Amino acid sequence: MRKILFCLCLIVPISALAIGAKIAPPKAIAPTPSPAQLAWQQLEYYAFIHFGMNTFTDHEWGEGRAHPDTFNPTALDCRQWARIAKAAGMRGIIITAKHHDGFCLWPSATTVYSVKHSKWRDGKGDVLKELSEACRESGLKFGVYISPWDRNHPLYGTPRYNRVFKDQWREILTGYGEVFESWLDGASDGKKRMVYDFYGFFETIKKLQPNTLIFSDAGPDIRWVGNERGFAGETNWSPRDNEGTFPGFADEKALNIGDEDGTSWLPAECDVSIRPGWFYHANEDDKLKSVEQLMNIYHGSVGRNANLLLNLGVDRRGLVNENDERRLMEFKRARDEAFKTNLAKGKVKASDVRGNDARFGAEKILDGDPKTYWATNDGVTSASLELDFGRETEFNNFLAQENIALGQRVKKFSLQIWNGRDWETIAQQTTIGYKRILRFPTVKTGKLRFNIEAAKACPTITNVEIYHDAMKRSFTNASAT
Ligand code: FUL
Repeated sequence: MRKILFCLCLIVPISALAIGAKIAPPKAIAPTPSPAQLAWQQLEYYAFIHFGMNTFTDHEWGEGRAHPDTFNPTALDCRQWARIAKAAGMRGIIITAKHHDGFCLWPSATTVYSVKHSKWRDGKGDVLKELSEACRESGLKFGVYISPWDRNHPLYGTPRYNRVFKDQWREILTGYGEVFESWLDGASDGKKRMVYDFYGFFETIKKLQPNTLIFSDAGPDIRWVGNERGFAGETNWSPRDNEGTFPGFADEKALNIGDEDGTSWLPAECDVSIRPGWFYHANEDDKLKSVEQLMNIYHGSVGRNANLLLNLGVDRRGLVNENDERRLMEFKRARDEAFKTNLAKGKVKASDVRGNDARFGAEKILDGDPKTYWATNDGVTSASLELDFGRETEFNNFLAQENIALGQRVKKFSLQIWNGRDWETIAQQTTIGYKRILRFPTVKTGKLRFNIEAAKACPTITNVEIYHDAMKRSFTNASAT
């Protein structure tokens, strides 16, 4: 018995030492996403719906003079919107509950310019109620855009309007369940001066729903990408220097690429319409973006560390138009086809593994688990992964993801293939972030090297995927311009 006790005394401290010696995970580098921002980033793709008075007047920027009865959808069915969005692979819907004309799609007590004062459903209709329920039923997130600029409200231009706008958010954020994104902009024609209490708006919104994420060109939670074409910069940092900015004064170039040393976590969202306009116009029924254009947009947004907010203008019936539905599904099939079979399989080794600890080993990029990741030792900011496919493999898409919970780190990376004699560089890029997808002419090789050439701190890579998109697509690695 004494002998056993003696042995135990020895074993316990030794194993404790071994556990203690395990290397700690990398420390996060500021700024980092909040849990809500992290969950938002994983949505990747969701719908914008422009619907309102403009749908019936054929305008983009209504003046707020059309009679409320003009709003008269004949067959409104938000469940149809949700069904289509879901089938298209979208994860939520953001609706224009009030555009610049001031007409509210819910029976607001703040104005006489709303569905409540129209003949539609005898003034008892409520688009937000129907849409929020449809989203909940389909497991889609529900988001709302209301425009600060209001061309109808009699108090617009006076300080009292700030209260009206806050009350509108209050009605929305208390009446329709969880709102994942609260969307507002700084657009106006500049004719009527209005000093907005933006910080007061943000405070009101956050008090009512602390987890909603506020979008605008100045955040504070999600930033506009700086254009309405659907393209983030080839370099796209989620950190951004946002101090002192407010909606409506956008530095479009800076918004497009973020700031390497930015102090706020402010990821980019790309809003772009499937048609030339935001609202439905019958004369644009044959002007939808092609599948190829949409694929370029997908690569320019989701493939560049941004989320894609693709707009549909619901038509005068109150339905997603057949043309839009068809194109959305073609786009879905093209994505499914391009990303059908992940070819990232085989043996993988890294030039550096944090503490030589299997918890941070190279294989973690292939295990499909977003929580595990390959990491290097502190101070090691350039390192490579080598993937040996075990056979000649053809591919033209490369996807990588950083563990952004620890902050965005990679500044520069490259891809090389083994051509039998030496390593040949096939791509060189800058940031990765939550997700980066590169496309290049098809290559055939047995081995691929993924080189992190520079990073703000030791890289943390959660995932690598490789695909062969068999469709011949003419793609632009287009910039914002
Ligand atoms: C802009 C608006 O002026 C456009 O009409 C559209 O709603 C777009 C999404 O945001 O600020």
